[in-house]
Amino acid sequence: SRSSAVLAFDLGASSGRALLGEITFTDHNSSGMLKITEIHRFTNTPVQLGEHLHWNFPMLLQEVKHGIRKAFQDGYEPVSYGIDSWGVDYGLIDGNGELIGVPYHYRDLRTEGMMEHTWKQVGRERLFQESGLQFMPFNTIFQLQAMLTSKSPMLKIADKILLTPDLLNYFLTGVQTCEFTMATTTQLYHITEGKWNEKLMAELGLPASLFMDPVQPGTIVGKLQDSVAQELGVPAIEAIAVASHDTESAVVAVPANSSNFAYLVCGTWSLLGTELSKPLVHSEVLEEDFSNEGGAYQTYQLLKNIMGLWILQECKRQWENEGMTYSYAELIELAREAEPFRSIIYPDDLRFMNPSDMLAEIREYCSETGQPIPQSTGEYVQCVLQSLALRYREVLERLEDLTGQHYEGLHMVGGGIQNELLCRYTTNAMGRTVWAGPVEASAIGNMLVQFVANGILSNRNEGVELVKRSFPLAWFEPECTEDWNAAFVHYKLVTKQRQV
Ligand code: LFR
Repeated sequence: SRSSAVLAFDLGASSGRALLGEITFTDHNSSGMLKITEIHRFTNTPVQLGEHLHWNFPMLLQEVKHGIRKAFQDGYEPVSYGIDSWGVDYGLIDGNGELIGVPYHYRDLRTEGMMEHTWKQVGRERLFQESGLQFMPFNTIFQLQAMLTSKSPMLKIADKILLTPDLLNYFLTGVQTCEFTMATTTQLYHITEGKWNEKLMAELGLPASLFMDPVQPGTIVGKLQDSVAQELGVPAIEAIAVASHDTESAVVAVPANSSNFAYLVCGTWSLLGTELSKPLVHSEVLEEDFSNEGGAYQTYQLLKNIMGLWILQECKRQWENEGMTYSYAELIELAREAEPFRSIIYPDDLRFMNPSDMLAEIREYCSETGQPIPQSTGEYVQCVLQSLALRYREVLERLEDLTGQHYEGLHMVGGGIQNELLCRYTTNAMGRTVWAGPVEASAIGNMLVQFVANGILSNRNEGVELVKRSFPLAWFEPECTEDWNAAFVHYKLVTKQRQV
C-alpha cells in the first residue's frame, strides 16, 4: 500500500488543532480514502493586556511548532504543512524583520466608530463596490484606521503587514508572503480589479508598501527554516499557503454534487453562502450587506457572516464563571426539554458582538421587544439556537434573491454541526434538507489544497470526490413545518427594527 501525508493546522477563535491527512490506497486500482488523525488540539484564549484584547501569538506559534514535532514523534512523515485561521487579524513586522507589539484580537473595542469614520472619509458605497465585502467593524481596514486615528507609533515603524497564517509561516520559514483569500478579508483589496487598492490606501494614509502581492492558495511558501527544524528535531518540510482563511478552506471540502450549492460553515461564526466565478457587487448586494470573499481555485464566495455559536459559547462561559459547568451535550438536552418558540433574538444585533454580559444582553433584547425573558438555562439555549436557525432561513432566502438560484438544501460543515439540535432546527426552519458533514471541513480543505499543490491529487474535483468517499453525511429532513413557518413570521416581526 502507498500513502502520502500532509499536516493541517486549523486555528479557530476558541481552539486550534493539528490534523494529519493521509490518502491511503488499499490496492493499485483503488481510488483512495482520506484518513484524518488528530495530532494535537489546544485552546486559544485571548488575553486582555491593559486596555486591549490580544491574541496570545507566541503561544499560538508554540502550539503549531508542537504540532509539527508531535506528528513526527508519533511516527508520521508529512511532506508539508499548511495553516488556516479566522480572517482579518494581522501582525506588523519592522524593518529588521521583528514582530511589533502583540497582535490584536478582532473583537477588541478599539474599532468602535471606525466604520462610520471611514465611510465619511471615502464613501460607503464605493468602499463596498471596490472591496465587495460586508461591513464588519473588525475588518482589517477598520483596525488599521483605529491605529491611524490613535497615531499608533507601531504603525509608523511597520515595514510589512502579515495576516495570521502568513505571520505564523514567517516565523516558521523565514519567508514573508501574503495569501490571497486572507488578503480579501482586509477590505483593502480591490475585488473586481484583482489587486491591492492602492488609491484607497493613499487616501487613508496607509503606505502601500506594507502589503505584498498576494499568492494563490497552493503556492509553496518555502521550507521550515533550519533553526526551527533543528529546534523541533524534524526534517525541513514544505510550508504551503493553503486557502488560509478558514472559511475558504471549509468551502473546498463541501461534498456537493454540483457547482451550484449553498453552504453554512458553522463554528464560532456562521457563514452562509454560495460559490461564484465572479464577484457580485451591485447595489442590492450592498443593501443586503453580503460579502464577496476570495476563495481557492479562482472562486468568489458570496456569503454572509452571521453571529453564530459565539452567542452560546459566551453564555456557556458565563455560566461556568458563575459556577455552573455544562457540557454542550447537557445544554442541548436542556434546550430540547424547554418550551419551544418562547423568545427570539436577532443574532446579528451588534450588542451580541462582544458584550461583557451575554445573558443580560439576551434578556434586554427580549424585554425591549416585549417577549418573555428566558428563565432557565434550557430556555436561553433554545432561544439562541432557534433564533440562529430562523436567521439562516432569512439569509438563505436573501441569497436566492441575489443569485436568482434555487437551493434544494443546505450543506452544513464545521465544528458547529456536532450540535445536532442546530442541524435539526435549521432543516425545520428552512423547510429544506440539511446535509451535515464533514465536521473538520477547514482542516480537510486545507489538506486538499496541499495534496493538489504536491501533485498527489490532480485537481480540486478529485479532492471533493475523495471527501465524499471518505466521510459519511448526516441527512436531516424538515419536520413541524407549520410551527416553524409561524415562528418565522414572528421572527420577522420581532426583528423588524434593525440593520440588515
Ligand atoms: C470564521 C471567520 C469569518 C471571519 C471571522 C473573523 O472563523 O474567519 O470568516 O469573518 O472569522 O475573522
